[in-house]
Amino acid sequence: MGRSNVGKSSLLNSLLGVDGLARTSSTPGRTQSINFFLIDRQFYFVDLPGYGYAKTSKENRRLWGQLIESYLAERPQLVLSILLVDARHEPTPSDLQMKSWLQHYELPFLVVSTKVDKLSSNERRKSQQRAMIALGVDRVIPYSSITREGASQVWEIIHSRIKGTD
Ligand SMILES: Nc1nc2c(ncn2[C@@H]2O[C@H](COP(=O)(O)OP(=O)(O)OP(=O)(O)O)[C@@H](O)[C@H]2O)c(=O)[nH]1
Ligand SMILES: [Mg+2]
Repeated sequence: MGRSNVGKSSLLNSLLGVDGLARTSSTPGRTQSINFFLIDRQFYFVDLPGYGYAKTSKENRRLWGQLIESYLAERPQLVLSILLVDARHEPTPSDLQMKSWLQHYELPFLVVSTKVDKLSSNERRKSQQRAMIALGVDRVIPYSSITREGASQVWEIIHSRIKGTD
């Protein structure tokens, strides 16, 4: 989950090493439905539609909120939510809202900072610090769907949540 264009579908594809599985686009708002990907017949990756897309109507925004909130509230099988934030920007009010929902429903989640390939190492450090403070979390994983940096760390966390070992 994460705002429109943050790189949700790209993260999914890069974790799996399959280009084009989840549709990606430079047009924000590409993913408009909840898409399920069955992995190794064992678990699902779920690609959620993004939020914060400026051109969306109020009504669409309201429907989106209902869809996501009821999805989070009514899915006991959710073992891990991954909240994506753009490394280049301060987390938005919608990102904070998302995090509040995750906490409210007591869902385990991981924050991943995307597109770090676009930052210098100094900028990355600052961006990571900023995201940790804004979201009040003690871990933010730097990720790039281009270099696959962060992929093994994210996989490790996914696996341990699936096995229930953390
Ligand atoms: N440089 C760089 N570009 C990225 C990265 N991840 C995604 N992008 C680009 O960002 C754009 C949006 O990526 P998507 O994966 O479609 O984003 P999304 O979050 O699924 O977007 P919606 O489905 O519209 O909510 C595309 O042009 C991607 O190529 C990354 O790690 N590095
Ligand atoms: Mg998408």
